[in-house]
Amino acid sequence: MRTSTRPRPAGFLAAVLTAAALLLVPASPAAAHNSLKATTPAKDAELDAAPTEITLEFLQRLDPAFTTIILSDAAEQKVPTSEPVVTGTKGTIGIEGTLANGTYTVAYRVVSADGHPVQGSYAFTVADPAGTEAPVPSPPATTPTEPALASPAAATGDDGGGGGGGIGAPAVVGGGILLVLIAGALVLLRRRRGTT
Ligand SMILES: [Cu+2]
Repeated sequence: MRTSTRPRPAGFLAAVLTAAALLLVPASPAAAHNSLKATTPAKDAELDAAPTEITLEFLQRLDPAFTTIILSDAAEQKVPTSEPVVTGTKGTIGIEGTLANGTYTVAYRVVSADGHPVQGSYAFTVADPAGTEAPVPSPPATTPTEPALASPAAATGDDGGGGGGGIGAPAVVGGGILLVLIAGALVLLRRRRGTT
């Protein structure tokens, strides 16, 4: 006879779904803060000619004293540009020189009439068939990827009562793999206990 495995409590799932639903409810409209309305070049645009300037248009008038627009390349190096020129709801920077092919990021931070700062960034790509290729940046140090968790299937193995027979090299290797599987299962079990 096997003891029936307890089903995952339905309450837990319900709680998760409720939490997710709450997160999805849009924040109250409030007193409409400023936000980015349109950009040139457009977000994620792929241009076959290098742009000479970048214009960001917001919903509300900008304060020229607090308008920052920064262009940087794929290597996260700042690209030389003019200071932002603010006209009403628009801020524009001129690009010095010609952008090489590659992906660029426009980062902005502005303050509008209601005094709230708005910031963000977006990317566009220059892919001029006749253009120069930007030097490929060395990939930035990424956050280390988490080691793969032992699959749940590993936890359902038997108690590992085996053992015996001659200890040849293959058996040693097999034993090593078994140890890794058991260790993985233990870690998994602990995590499960820890989270519930
Ligand atoms: Cu605001």
